[in-house]
Amino acid sequence: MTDVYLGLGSNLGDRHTLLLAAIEQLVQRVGRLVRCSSFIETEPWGFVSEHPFLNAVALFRTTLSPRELLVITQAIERELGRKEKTTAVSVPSGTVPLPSYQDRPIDIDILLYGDEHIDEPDLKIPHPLMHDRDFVMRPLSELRSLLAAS
Ligand code: PH2
Ligand code: MG
Ligand code: MG
Repeated sequence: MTDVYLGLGSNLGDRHTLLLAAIEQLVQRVGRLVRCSSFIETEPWGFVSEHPFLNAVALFRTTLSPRELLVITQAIERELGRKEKTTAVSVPSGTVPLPSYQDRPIDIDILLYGDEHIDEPDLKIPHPLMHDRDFVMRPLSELRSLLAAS
């Protein structure tokens, strides 16, 4: 059993319901939900959008490997309406798809997986940007205090 911290975010649609639906799917397919932070409203970070996010961090206990976890979280994102992760950018020879931040009904990020460090092209744990992101660190520290108090 490994403790895994997941970052959840939504800035399109019924954000509250989408976060709850994601958590419900994670409970069914990932493992026991130990605790979830409160849901906090945050300004879009790293891109311009008129749609604020609802963010949370949740701790699960899982027997899945990091790779299995990635596959499942991405499947849940798609099932809850997540589309394309790239935008077409014009270059002299046409357009190329470039990953960029955009509005999304649901985003599930693996923040921490036990004490493991993974550095693969599509899977980096701990999440390399988590410490720069208030929308992750605020709910994460709330969650850690909740756990310490229980
Ligand atoms: N996710 C991003 C980029 N920017 N900003 C906020 N406030 N919340 C997010 O979850 C978020 C973001 C990329 O995943
Ligand atoms: Mg994210
Ligand atoms: Mg993501």
